[in-house]
Amino acid sequence: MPSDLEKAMETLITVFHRYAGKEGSDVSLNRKELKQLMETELSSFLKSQKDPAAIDKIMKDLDSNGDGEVNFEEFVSLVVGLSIACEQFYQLHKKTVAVKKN
Ligand SMILES: [Ca+2]
Ligand SMILES: [Ca+2]
Repeated sequence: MPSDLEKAMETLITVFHRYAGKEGSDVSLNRKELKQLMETELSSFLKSQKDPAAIDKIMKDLDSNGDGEVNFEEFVSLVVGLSIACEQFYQLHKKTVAVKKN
């Protein structure tokens, strides 16, 4: 039985390839593929981004090697960045709850 973390890693890989394989290179997301992934898998995050150019901005931020596409390594940095932000929110929320209890 895979652990929760192993399952999470497998999910990251599966989700990435589900979108990366739609067109062009199988191992990277073009703008359209990234947009589809964000809209489907990260819809609540995308909704909080009011800027219609958010996808372009995210794409530019993620594309660290400047080839105009997002590979798995670049995609993972998005997930890690979002996870860090979520974890900080989680900690803040926990603290608020703890303060209210006292
Ligand atoms: Ca692709
Ligand atoms: Ca790239």
